[in-house]
Amino acid sequence: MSTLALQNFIAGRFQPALSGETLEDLAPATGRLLATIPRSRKDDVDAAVAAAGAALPAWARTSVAERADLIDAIAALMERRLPEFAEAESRDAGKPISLATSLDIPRAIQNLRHFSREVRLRGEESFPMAGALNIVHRSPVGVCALITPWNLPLYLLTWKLAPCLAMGNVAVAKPSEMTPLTATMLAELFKEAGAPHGIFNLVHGLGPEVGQALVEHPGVKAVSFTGGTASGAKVAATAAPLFKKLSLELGGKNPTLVFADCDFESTVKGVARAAFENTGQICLCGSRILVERSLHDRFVDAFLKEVAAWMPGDTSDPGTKVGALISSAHREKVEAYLRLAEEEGGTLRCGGKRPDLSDDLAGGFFLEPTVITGLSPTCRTATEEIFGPVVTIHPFDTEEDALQMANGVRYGLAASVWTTHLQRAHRVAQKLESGLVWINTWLLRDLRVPFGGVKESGVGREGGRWSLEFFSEAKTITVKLD
Ligand code: TXE
Repeated sequence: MSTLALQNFIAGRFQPALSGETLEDLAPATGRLLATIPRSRKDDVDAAVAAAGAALPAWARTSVAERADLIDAIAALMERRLPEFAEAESRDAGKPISLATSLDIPRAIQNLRHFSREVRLRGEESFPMAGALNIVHRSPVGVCALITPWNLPLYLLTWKLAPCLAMGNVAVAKPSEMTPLTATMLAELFKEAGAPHGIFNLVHGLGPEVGQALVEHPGVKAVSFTGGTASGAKVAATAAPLFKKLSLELGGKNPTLVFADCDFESTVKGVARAAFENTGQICLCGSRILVERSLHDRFVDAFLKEVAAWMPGDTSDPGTKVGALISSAHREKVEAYLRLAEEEGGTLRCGGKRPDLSDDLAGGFFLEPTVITGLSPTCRTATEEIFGPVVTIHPFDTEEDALQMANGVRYGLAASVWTTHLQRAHRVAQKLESGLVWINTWLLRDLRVPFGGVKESGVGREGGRWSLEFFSEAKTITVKLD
């Protein structure tokens, strides 16, 4: 496949960075050059924000139906090109084609359709009082910066873009420099759909350069960021003194709590999926598996057998469940944690090696799924986000112990609890310091419900009306009636 030369999308036009500089985008499954992208900087951001600002008044005045119709039209175009989008996402992120086809792209389409429906059905609240009526009117915030990571590229971009546009805002998006492809294809759909110029702009480049310039720009009124906690802290430090609206979806080190009374077979399968889906590169992945001591050894044996089904392979093969890590540097970071785990007294029970893949895949950033036991639940390996196909398993004695271990990290995004005991399930869910708790399941999502984390996993909630509220300003209009 020849190298693609991707461009920014500003005011409805594809264009290179004003400086002409480019960056390389590698295919994680082969390590080869896939595309070049503009290395945008402040002047490109200025142009994109100006284009968005120029488009804002007319877009904000459109009816809800007009905006929802456009979002639906984009969804229909994406659906028509689903295989093409899935292939691009698979190549760019090194993820199995089966996952891109069944999860990433369908979910991107669903995001668009969900928010177009949500905004069509939305009403406005009113509070009657003696002699007057208060109406809570929601108006657009303005130009919004949408900064997204590489693990679920189009899925997370559409999750932000759909409610942003639906509420009458305009967007400047900055996808991860490591996965720029499907965002660019999305811009093509805006062109094809005849969308008003400037409502959706795209600037490619590095986080500390173009991302930082976007967050700093005085014309940007809201920043919706998904990424690592360290980058999130930087974004927050920049945006807060400028009084921008800010939504942060950050990292996780999510506990999986397995009780002895669980439904064993489905638990083993479910816990493995929570651990290794998308090669463990989902902020929701359950990477700290806490197992009631009486079940621990049996669970570990069965889990190790199950892990055999999660071996990495050719991402273009529909039977492959695990792909590559996003980059060589990221694989090295994950491998450094494996060395640390051994220093901390852990035993690698399986995996930990670069698989022996042939031909094209020999240069890919693959790593075998790794299961570690024998570690203290408070050590670095067991408490820091690794973001790869690596899990630690720890025994616990009582429900209180399990909760203490589960809550003993600086993150609080998602947890899963595996038990058939009804009261325990509810009791534990209430006490977990976590934005999301799944009982006997994982990554089962209803797009109407709030999504987000506590502690260092983020600030704010996305999803359903929470997204619509983030992408709008509440204005109270009080009408005197007599
Ligand atoms: O993410 P970054 P990185 C975690 C995971 C991973 C770690 C670092 O642990 O190992 O974060 O990953 C842009 N101003 N997650 O470094 O940098 C960046 O260009 C504005 C969890 O790849 O956070 C990209 O578009 N933008 C996570 C986006 O932020 C900045 C998913 C995310 O990249 C910026 C990914 C700045 N100063 C990694 N610095 C999740 N929550 O799912 C970077 N960016």
